[in-house]
Amino acid sequence: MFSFFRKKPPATPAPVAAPAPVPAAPPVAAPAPAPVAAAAPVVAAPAPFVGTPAPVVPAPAPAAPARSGGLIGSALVQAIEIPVPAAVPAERQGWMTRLTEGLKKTGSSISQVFTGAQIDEALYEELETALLLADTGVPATEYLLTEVRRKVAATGATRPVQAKNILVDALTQLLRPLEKELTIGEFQPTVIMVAGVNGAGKTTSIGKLTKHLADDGETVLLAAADTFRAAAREQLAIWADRNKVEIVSQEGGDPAAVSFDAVSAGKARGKDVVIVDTAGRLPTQLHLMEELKKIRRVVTKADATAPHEVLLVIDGNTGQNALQQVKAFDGALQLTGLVVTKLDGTAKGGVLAAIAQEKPVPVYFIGVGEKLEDLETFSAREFALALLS
Ligand SMILES: Nc1nc2c(ncn2[C@@H]2O[C@H](COP(=O)(O)OP(=O)(O)O)[C@@H](O)[C@H]2O)c(=O)[nH]1
Ligand SMILES: [Mg+2]
Repeated sequence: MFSFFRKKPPATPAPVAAPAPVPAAPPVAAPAPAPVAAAAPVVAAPAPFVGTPAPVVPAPAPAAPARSGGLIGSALVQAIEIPVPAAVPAERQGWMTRLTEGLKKTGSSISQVFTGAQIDEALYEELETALLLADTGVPATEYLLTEVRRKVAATGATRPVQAKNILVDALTQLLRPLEKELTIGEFQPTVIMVAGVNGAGKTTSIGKLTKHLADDGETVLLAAADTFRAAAREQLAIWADRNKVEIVSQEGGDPAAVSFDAVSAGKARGKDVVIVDTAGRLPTQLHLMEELKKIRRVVTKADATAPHEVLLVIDGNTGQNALQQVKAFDGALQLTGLVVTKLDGTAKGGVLAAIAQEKPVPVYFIGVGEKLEDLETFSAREFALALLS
């Protein structure tokens, strides 16, 4: 089975010496070099598709001495494209299909740019529009266009399908720094704080993550720090019940106090993981952002090394606004990772490119539906292939 997280042995028993709270380290810029290598298993040995766009060129060109553009052109494109499933490991194919389906609407509009007969200015203009419409944002769109132009010139590519392969490659490279595995076990408990706007999918994602952890034998304790709504507590309690894990919950309690109790209990009871579910809030609700900061501070009081992960859950449908959320929550909480949900529906996956370009916080998981198997680890290559298929 493909691993949902990485289990690491406890760190050498002297991390206490460092006075600075661990999460203050910039999680964002650093991960770039390592994850590339670490992420390799996700993607397995790349088929010729991405690594070298050039070889795609010669194959079937002479097959049909151009009748009249249209049909033949697109038939050729179909024939040349490396089938997506062949490019990912067997155990990821089911997921890849769901991801591709989830991103279909956006993907097809980008890939349509490449169905014409030649690479010309019109193609680049259409590509720019398609990327912007897919929430890629101006900086990432400019970056990708420049890359495609540069590599098209460098390889002497003349056919749109080649440009598309080049784009898949460029997008993969752009997204690569976002690849990172969630690591459990370095600390006991590993404390994960989860934040985001209302309805982003925090509680559902926590439930899914808890299920994966519990199935793997990790002991988990959930903290219902979304104390505002009874329904929110109940929702988390259902997940706790279902996964047979403990929950710390308090009717109408102070979210920071609940979090403190949960982390203390997690330590006392020797739990492997404590996950703190917080109430949804907009970054513009300053007093609620202050409350989040307080939860974070109080968690550190209960365990000087915690929180070990501060995750922001974002709804993929929020488009460019997701980027603003990442910036704002990161400013308040120093995020260590993202979970991007709802990439099914009307989501335009381009926002991940915008995040990679402008605020590269690692993406631990992405979601394409409400079922357990609809949340999975993020792979740059898979995502690029799915978005452009
Ligand atoms: N379509 C879809 N729905 C999702 C996904 N993740 C969560 N949801 C749904 O979004 C709604 C809000 O989720 P919830 O976890 O309660 O959000 P919270 O307010 O952030 O805790 C629920 O109906 C979830 O089932 C996803 O990836 N795709
Ligand atoms: Mg919730």
